[in-house]
Amino acid sequence: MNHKLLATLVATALLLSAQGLMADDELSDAAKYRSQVMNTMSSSFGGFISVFLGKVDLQASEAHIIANSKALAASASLVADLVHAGSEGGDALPAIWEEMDTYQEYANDVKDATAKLAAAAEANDRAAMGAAFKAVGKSCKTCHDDFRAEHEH
Ligand code: ASC
Repeated sequence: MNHKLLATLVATALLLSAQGLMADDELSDAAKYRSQVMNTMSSSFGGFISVFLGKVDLQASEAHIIANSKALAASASLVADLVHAGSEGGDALPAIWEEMDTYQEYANDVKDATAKLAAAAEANDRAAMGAAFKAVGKSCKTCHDDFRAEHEH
């Protein structure tokens, strides 16, 4: 390999890795944190659904249902406080900061809906869990429709 070709390859590799680092650095820690909390909610809700619908064979389904729904409610209580100035970016649309009252309303809805789900789970009330589960799904979707960038789910 001649030196000129080698130099070009090295320069290209450096440029590509610099771009890779920049892509990673674009998201602020605050935006990454928001995404972490949202992913936690998604995992807890998904876990609740798997057990509630009887998709997993467990020795203590009730304990799993309670733990997942309480974890979901705990994360959902943080949603209101994920959008301070300077945390813009990621999947969060700029509309959030233009319509903050609506965002806060949705944040309150998901907090209430998940608290009801956790209460129904702790009471082992399947009918109430079914109703609350639908309300939680609806509140996730309502906020995502208005305030999240197009997503695969
Ligand atoms: C999830 C998840 C969402 C919501 C939404 C409910 O588990 O990741 O975004 O539920 O699909 O409508």
